[in-house]
Amino acid sequence: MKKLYELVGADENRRFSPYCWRASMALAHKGLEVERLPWHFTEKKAIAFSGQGRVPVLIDAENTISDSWEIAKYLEAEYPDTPSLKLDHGEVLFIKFWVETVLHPELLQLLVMDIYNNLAQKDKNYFRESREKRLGKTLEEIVINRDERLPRFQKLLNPLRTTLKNQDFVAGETPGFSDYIVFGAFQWARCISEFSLLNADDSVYSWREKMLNLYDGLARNAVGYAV
Ligand SMILES: N[C@@H](CCC(=O)N[C@@H](CS)C(=O)NCC(=O)O)C(=O)O
Repeated sequence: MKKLYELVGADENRRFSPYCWRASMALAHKGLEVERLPWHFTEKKAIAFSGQGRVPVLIDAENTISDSWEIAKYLEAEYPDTPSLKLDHGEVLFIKFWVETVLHPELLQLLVMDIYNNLAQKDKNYFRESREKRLGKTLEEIVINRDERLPRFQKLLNPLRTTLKNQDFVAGETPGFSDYIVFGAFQWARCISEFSLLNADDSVYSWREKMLNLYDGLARNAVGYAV
């Protein structure tokens, strides 16, 4: 059985990493079964065998693959008879970098305190110190007035919003890895925070509903908040 290391909070069923959600959704897309193993920020030793310190890490027979993008490429190459993740379009990379350089930083500044509050005690100091150093402010300062920053986040979604008014999924008529990349960001938020990001009349909201329902509600049934 394949194994996937996923980031968890104090509740080991709270799986909130956007990158791990990309991998879980990609495995489900291909109909591949996987045992999803809990991993905490401070358990670097547990994944040292992968040669790096971040999750997701996939173990498939004798192969160990880290990095969500590498995992997607591996699955596509190794399981050619399963539904395609549609990685062969160069635009998927644009989606990846848009999400990682535009959406994720903005979301982090809305969610960082909720992440901290949901972490296991042993992870809290590490998270606070590393994120405060990276962002140059205390976690409490970062989330101040987040309600006022929500319109800015929603405006960033305009290209996505317009795309989803014209087609069912980011990848076209059916979902592809580009959907899982974008969805990972929203699922990160949903699993960790009660803060509501989307209005029900938004095409992004309708798309997210479809994504939550995929694969027998894999993402909808995850521990999180009904926002
Ligand atoms: N480029 C990697 C990024 C993975 C990543 O940053 N994972 C985070 C969890 S969301 C992590 O493991 N962080 C460990 C840490 O911050 O110490 C991918 O696409 O998988």
